[in-house]
Amino acid sequence: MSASLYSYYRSSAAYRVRIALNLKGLSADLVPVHLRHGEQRGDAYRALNPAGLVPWFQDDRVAMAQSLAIIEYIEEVHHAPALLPAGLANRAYAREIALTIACDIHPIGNLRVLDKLSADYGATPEGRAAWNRYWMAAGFAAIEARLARTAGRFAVGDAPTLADICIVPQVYNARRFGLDLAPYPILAAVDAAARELPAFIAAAPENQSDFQEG
Ligand SMILES: N[C@@H](CCC(=O)N[C@@H](CS)C(=O)NCC(=O)O)C(=O)O
Repeated sequence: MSASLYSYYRSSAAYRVRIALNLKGLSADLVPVHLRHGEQRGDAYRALNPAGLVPWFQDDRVAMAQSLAIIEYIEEVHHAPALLPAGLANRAYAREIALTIACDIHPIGNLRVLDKLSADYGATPEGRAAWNRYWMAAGFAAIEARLARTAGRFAVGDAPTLADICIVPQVYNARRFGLDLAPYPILAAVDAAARELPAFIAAAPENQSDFQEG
């Protein structure tokens, strides 16, 4: 499979897809899209993805956006190792955790939302960070309660799943915005365990070709 992933080193949605590809042992050409420079809003990129967001993934069959849909596609094409756990309930819980992050937490902390808060409502850099911390804390409290019932070494049992794929990038964001993780000890433990795995290490922002300090 020849594949390309349009990515930005600290895009948490692109980070999810990078982890999934690595867990499957797949490679894709990474095409950097510099979000801070606004490349995602340029005509060239919008011709690919009219939504103006990363990630964008393409191979010989699909050309598509939305990290979770991309991961589900990859899962359907390459079954092993499975990114969902065994057992109907556990698969539902892994999806629940993933969607809490992808639907309830991530979109309201996105760059374009923070930029709108600054442009139209005068949010300062500290105000933007406080906004992000507030919504992450709300979502993490719900996830911590779920993890109390599902976690083993990882979020749902003892193998990494879609839940961990979403948790690690979001906890990366939480650290970046200075959220205290002490109230979420299971989340912190699961994140730490996943970040020891080669697939997660290779996908980390600091290990991307477009990584920049600061
Ligand atoms: N729901 C989408 C979210 C994509 C998204 O919001 N990507 C962010 C980076 S994590 C982005 O491109 N932001 C650019 C901007 O806000 O201008 C997904 O899961 O792929």
